[in-house]
Amino acid sequence: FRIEAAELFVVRLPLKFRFETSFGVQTEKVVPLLILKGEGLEGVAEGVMELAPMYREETIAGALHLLRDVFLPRVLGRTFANPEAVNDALGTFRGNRMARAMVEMAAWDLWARTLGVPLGSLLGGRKTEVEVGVSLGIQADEAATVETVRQHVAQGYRRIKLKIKPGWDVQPVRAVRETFADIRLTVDANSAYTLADTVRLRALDDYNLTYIEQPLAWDDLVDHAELQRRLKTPLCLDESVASAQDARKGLALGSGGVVNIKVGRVGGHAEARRVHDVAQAFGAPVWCGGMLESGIGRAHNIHLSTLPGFTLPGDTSSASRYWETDVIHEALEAEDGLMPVPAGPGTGVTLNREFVTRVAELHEERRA
Ligand code: OSB
Ligand code: MG
Repeated sequence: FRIEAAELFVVRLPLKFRFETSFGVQTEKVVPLLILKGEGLEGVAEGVMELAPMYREETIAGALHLLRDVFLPRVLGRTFANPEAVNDALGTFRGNRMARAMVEMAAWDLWARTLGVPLGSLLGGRKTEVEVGVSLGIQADEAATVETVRQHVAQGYRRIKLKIKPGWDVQPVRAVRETFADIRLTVDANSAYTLADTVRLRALDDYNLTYIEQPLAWDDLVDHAELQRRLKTPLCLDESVASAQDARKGLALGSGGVVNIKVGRVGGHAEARRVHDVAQAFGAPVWCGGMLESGIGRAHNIHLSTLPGFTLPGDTSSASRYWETDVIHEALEAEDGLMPVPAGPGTGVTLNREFVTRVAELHEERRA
């Protein structure tokens, strides 16, 4: 397939909830979108980098620069056999996997559309619906935490993840466990702790958590391995895994027993599938993480989650939780904790161009 042109959008969407993590408070999401055009069709992807390098090192401004000046000139006007060949065209570049993933994921969507096949089937997935949970931000107190957990359990979500930070960890977990003895419960610290907090983290062993997500530094597999030796609860790696090689190193070191796969974080679907395969070889369950995506990124996540190793519920909850108006026409709504895989070629969702064009802070087109 030939990539003839590209379009870039940046849209700012107000979040329907206040999302507090160990990084701070978020009330809106800035969403970069890339459209690749060819064969009379369009493939669309969303970038998961943020304005500031808080979660990992990439930024939206950096991604826009790389797309315009480095990546898109390498793919525009060229013909590719498949999306892996598109990725190979960017293969000489180091890091910047979130920016590269935008090109790779848009290429997968475009390719799947030229073949008339759903993205998930093309990746090797077979499910028609995927199990999902929710990620709940830090609340004002225990009562508010229990109340929001109650609402999401009532909606059928298959796993509740609580964001924690030093000084707010055992308290919300204890409160939720006292009320909900049997739910699948996890916590995510987004790298807010060090090994000096071992006693505090070990206290979480008493609450039957499925895993503790990314307690330590984003780039420290060695300390995670040391912490894992001190804890019973499996650690789940998120920030620390940017590639299948990172997953291999982390699992070989014993840095954790579970991997959160974010297709945008690892550089696209092909690399996400390699992370999945490495984890399967180690017998480690994986699940699909979220980055508060709009409908475009959410649809990609759902398709990736159809692979067989995704045995734990992911973060891809209903789009209506996040947005009054989404960037796609379709509704992505979970029912009883099951998210239907959008049918139709590619991601199966379509960009709401009228809305996106109207609210865009940036909109430009590139040709070969
Ligand atoms: O660590 O998983 C994370 C959101 C933004 C950045 C990092 C993370 C998250 C979430 C939200 O936990 C998951 C979602 O609802 O998309
Ligand atoms: Mg996380």
